[in-house]
Amino acid sequence: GHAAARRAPALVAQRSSSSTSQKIKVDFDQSSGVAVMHMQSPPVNSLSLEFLTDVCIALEKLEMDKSCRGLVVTSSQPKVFSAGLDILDMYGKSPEHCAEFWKAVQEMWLKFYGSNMITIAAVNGSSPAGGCLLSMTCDYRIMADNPRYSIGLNETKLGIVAPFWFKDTMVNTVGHRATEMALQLGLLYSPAEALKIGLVDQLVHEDQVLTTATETMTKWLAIPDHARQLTKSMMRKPTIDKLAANREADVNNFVKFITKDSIQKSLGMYLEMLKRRKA
Ligand code: CO8
Repeated sequence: GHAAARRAPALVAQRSSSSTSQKIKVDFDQSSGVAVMHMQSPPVNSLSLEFLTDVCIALEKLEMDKSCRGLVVTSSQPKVFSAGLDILDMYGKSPEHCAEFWKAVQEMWLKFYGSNMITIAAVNGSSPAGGCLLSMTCDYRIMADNPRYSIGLNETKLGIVAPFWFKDTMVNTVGHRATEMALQLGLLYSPAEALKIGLVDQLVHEDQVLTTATETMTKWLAIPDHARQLTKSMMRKPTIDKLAANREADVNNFVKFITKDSIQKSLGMYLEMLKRRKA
């Protein structure tokens, strides 16, 4: 980035770099091989078509850089990791727009869940729905121990249904029974509850989320990449292949579902509720 360039030394520029799209800031430390991706899409890092595209481009760049072995994903927004999919990309939009949007959601999931890098979610705020999904694609989750925050797949509360690959990701994370309850009831868990069912791996004070992620990364970096990557792929490939082989059908399903009058009405009511809650 510019600040580093102004401070000049070529050595510094070589050891670490910072690149910023408007809504994504990536700090890459060449000496450790670890990048930190800061989501900074105000107010709540909702995953819009534009933001998802930026996230995917940033991830792809890191993935192609063989010197980057680990990635920490975190939020620059206070109190929120990510509010999940941007409801405004699913409400009152054309079928064509909904299809584009859904392809971007698929792309994000495929890239993160299939990443060769060690991925750690530093969940420093609430993480509903798509935010929870994003954190579940990572290899390890550290959450801020603040009872005001919550995490979970709350889709049914909006009158919508988590797709099979959201469900699969959660089953792979917390098991079948916990997922069955979580999905039907649209449960949002407190950090303590999330830890109990294994939805997150560790709780720390809010100030410690990022430093703990870095410390944890050191432990994962000690494992030879090749063995770890093959193991990760062995665990996740069947789940990934299920969507990869059915992307178009999944897009069509989504568009057909989300453009229904009854579903649009539910989303509208939910948006109203979000606004009222504020007042
Ligand atoms: N999309 C769009 N706008 C949002 C979203 C969102 N997901 N979340 C919040 N906003 C908006 C709010 O409406 C508000 O707008 P405005 O300022 O114009 O009134 C603004 O962001 C700030 O929100 P809050 O005032 O609520 O911020 P808080 O800090 O009080 O709370 C929360 C933050 C906890 C994240 C809260 O905003 C919240 O609960 N948001 C809703 C989260 C949610 O339920 N997301 C579900 C999205 S659906 C999804 O991800 C998966 C869909 C799968 C589709 C399957 C179909 C087949």
